[in-house]
Amino acid sequence: MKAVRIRTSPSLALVKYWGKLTRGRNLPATPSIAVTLGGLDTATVIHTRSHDQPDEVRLAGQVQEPARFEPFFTELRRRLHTDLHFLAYSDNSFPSSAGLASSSSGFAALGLGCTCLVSNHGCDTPVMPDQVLTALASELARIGSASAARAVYGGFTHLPAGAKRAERLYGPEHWPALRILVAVTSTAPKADSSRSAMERTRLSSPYYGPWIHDAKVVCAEALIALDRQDLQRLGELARLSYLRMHASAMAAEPPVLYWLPASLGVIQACATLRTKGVRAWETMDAGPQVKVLCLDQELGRVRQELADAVPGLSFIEAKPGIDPDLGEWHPQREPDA
Ligand code: 2P0
Repeated sequence: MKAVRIRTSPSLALVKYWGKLTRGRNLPATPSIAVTLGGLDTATVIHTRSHDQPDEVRLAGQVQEPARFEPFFTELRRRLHTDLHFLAYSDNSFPSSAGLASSSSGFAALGLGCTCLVSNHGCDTPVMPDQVLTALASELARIGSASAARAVYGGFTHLPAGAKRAERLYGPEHWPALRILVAVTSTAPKADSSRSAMERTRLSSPYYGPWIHDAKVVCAEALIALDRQDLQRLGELARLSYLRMHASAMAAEPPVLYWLPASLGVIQACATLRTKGVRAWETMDAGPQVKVLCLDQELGRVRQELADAVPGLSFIEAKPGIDPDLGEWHPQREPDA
């Protein structure tokens, strides 16, 4: 097998990863719990290349900065004892680098796809990733982007503090009525990458230590709320997690501030919805978009009230996603490289 196609979805943290351990390679300092966002898709095709050709990743046709991918590919070759190189084409159905976790679905696709290609190299009958390969793909994806360790699975996932790989908590069938309404406030790429922003937070925010300590407490309780499908408590904890993450980041020097006026408008509209008895809790990541947790039967009302309260929003409706879909790719034409 020489090429693989793979569809992945981004991993939305309900309890946030923000900060890295000073030991190891890209190990998270906080535990995180996430849901994979079915409804947002990253479609990737990966080809093997010979060892004398460079690794190359193209996103929406644009060649990406090789340095961002070098640690991932180097570790992949070391762990899988191969000298293969790779050419990947990736396209997102949603805005990239705008706080919608496109690096999680992107590196998850590379982790799963490249692992599958190496294990199938020279085989006539393709072998798809099993549990062991998926766990390895999670570990490799984490080198690229820690949130990507979670995105190799659909449903609900957990990446413990200091862990090399994520674990699946539940498939999407655990909570089929859960909905995540993504309120897009801006599609502009963010100026402050999450990687540099979280490092600045670690180095300069006086609230970084308390954030790390508190995240473990919030995560432990959120695991219970998720198990019980207790939207009220999970929503409250998700809200605490993102607000405390952003509070620690805003206190960095220079400050990390991702919010736009429209982001605050959505936050306030969610608070108003809750006073009316509508179950809607928001969360935010490294960007100005706001994601709202709610239930299927209230999604229409939540969307309408947010649209009325904040002019100019666009929306993406998501629900707990299925596992990545992966298969052999038969080229219509050879890659132009
Ligand atoms: C998360 N975020 O848990 C958190 C919440 C953003 C806010 O993971 O440096 O791209 O590549 O490991 O995974 C975004 O950061 O960072 C992120 P790196 P990543 O989803």
